[in-house]
Amino acid sequence: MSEEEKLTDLINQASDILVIQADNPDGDSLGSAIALEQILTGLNKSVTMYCAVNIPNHLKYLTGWSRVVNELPDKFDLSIIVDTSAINLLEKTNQNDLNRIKSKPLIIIDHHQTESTIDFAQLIISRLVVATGEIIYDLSQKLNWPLNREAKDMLAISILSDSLGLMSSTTSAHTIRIIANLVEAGVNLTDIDNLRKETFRKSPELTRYKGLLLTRIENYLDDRLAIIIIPWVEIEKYSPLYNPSVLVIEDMRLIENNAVSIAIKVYNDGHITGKIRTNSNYPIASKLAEHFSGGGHPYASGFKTYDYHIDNLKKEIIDAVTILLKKVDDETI
Ligand SMILES: [Mn+2]
Repeated sequence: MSEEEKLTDLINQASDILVIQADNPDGDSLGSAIALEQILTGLNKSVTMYCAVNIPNHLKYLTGWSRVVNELPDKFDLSIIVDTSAINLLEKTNQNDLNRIKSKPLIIIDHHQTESTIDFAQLIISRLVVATGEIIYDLSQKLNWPLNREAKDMLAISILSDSLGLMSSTTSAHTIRIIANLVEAGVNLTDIDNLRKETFRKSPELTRYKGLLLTRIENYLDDRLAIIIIPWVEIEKYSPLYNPSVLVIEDMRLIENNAVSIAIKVYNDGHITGKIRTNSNYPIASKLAEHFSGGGHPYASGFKTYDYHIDNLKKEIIDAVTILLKKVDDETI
């Protein structure tokens, strides 16, 4: 049975479908979730969107965000996880809920390069494309799924979001054709972009906090590595307003000579997360994340670990980046 036939079978057999996003919702995961919600509703399914964490403010221009709940519904007979294959990104879902998900059929639709660590899925649809939204669009064409206006908008947003406006290295001609098709079908890119830009606005307080973060950026390895460390007090205070890592990581990437930027958050329960971004010519982000049991893409990745004190972690990062940069340098010569 082909992937598409298996997918169709699983959906046909279900009436209440749960669409799950991991603990790090982004434009692609949320856009994909809402698009699937619209598609499956059009196929006469009852759909609940679930994410264990609250949807961050910068994603609220995707108007369907408010339908995402952070508790499992009483009834569902199929789950679809979008945009992750990593079990450690479902940590905020408690064991009881996870067992409920495991007891029903599960489909994963994802585009990350790392091998899936979720071992209880009936079907994993994984393709090396720029966004989960691209996979869902392709499935919709192949399987004649209905695309209403909201689904089209959401697919466009998910693709534009993960492809950084069609500029990322994994954007293909096919990706651009999909956007062209969506525009032909009525999607207005200017409207979408204006909505997105509104979310860039920040309060004076946040703008001042960004200034503080900029003064704390640490540069290592002849400025090729930039690190910012965000302690729990700041996570607690500012995260409800804006992700502190996102406030500064683009500025870190713009430092002269920078190759690798890492925003590290140190939580009160001892766990540490890292958001990694690398500049072009340095496709080492996922390799670096894997060093700390994380994963992601060549230029954007992340990890979450309980295994380090911050001082040891920093030393380990510097060592790992040194080795990875040397490999790239040696290959380039
Ligand atoms: Mn994605």
